[in-house]
Amino acid sequence: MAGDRSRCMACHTESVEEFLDIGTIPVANNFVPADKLGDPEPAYPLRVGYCHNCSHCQLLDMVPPTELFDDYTYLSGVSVTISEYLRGIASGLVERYSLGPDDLAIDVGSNDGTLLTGYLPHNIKVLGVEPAKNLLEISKAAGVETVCDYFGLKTAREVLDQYGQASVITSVNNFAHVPDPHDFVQGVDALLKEGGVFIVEIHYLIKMIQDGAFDTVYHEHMSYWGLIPMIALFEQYNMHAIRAEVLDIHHGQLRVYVSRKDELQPDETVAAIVEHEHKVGIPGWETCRELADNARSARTELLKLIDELIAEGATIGGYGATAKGNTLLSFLGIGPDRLKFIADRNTIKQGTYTPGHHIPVVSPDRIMEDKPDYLLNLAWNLTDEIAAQQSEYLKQGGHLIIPIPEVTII
Ligand code: DWN
Repeated sequence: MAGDRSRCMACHTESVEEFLDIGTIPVANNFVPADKLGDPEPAYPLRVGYCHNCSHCQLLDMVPPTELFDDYTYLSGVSVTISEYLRGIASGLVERYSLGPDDLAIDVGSNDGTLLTGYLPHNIKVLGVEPAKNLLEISKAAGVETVCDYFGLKTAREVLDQYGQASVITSVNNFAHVPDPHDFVQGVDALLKEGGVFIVEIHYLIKMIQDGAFDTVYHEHMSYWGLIPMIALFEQYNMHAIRAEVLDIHHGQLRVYVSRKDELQPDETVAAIVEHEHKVGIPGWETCRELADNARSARTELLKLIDELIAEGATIGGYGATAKGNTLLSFLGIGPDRLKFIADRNTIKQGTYTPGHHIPVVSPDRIMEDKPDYLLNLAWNLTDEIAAQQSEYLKQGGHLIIPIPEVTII
């Protein structure tokens, strides 16, 4: 464990101050297999800090990446919404940059290869970079070659030697996982061909604060990026944002297109989002503290609702064995006494138990077998897809409890 620190990972000044403490909890994606239930489970402090110098929000305690990502249970391809979204990124880039068979597209944090499969019908050369060894067979079966490693300057040089320069490099929900963003950006600079573009997408700090989405905080997410601190980081490597978009996926994502400064010029979208960030005054210290207040009131409200329902005799299950769900359950102290099971389509997670409170993760078939009165929707970012999939359960009188941004029952 790299431990407690006040040194900002982005601007390197000693200016980081804590504003949110989730507690000391196990790693969100480390679901526990049945035969390991008796083993000691490591738990780490989970606290978020704000840099008073560059406004970058980040974790104060770092778990080594190898413990988080060498073996990874999340699969991009399980949700239809996410799969279509990721493949759409690839086809959108083919069109925007007129990519062809001579171009190499690299995806960093390529997971099961879903994003890269979006290039295949266009005959673009693809390469994934992904440290999770257990995902290699899955991406290979999807027709995606993958270098199994953590991305940074060293890996970028090795990839360059073997595969050549990339026309586009994507990093979708991966840049926040990086303990040293400087090394990552240097790697991008080393690997990108002249006129090439780096497309980085992350959970957007501004939307996270606006939605009170404190459950996005887990050990994997070492950074919580806004556009302004990100621009300051790229600036140090003679790179700049040429386009920025706020997208309605997860709880709101920021996508930033980045190039070397003397190669491509920014369009008006960058200045518009920067201006918006200045106008709403976030990220700012006081606003960050509001996120912590909101997390505490959401905890009180949700626990009250769940305990009242149980007192009335209702049964409750969960849907979505998500990383964010494990933050929520740990922060609220919810275990199998309140939530009988959590259903998830990901077969890697089925048969395991949630980290910490050990709620069994089961196949969604269990929902119609047990017919709990309520399902706490821990994948609230995918409610539409889940509600459609569980239409029979809902038709028969079942309900979904949506925890965030507002506690709602449907
Ligand atoms: O940033 C990250 C995001 C993109 O993915 C990672 N650090 C980790 C992960 O976070 P998460 O686990 O909170 O992500 P999701 O996308 O909200 O997870 C959805 C879960 O719900 C998956 O396990 C799949 C499952 N699911 C399901 O079982 N049936 C989802 C749908 C839509 C369904 O119908």
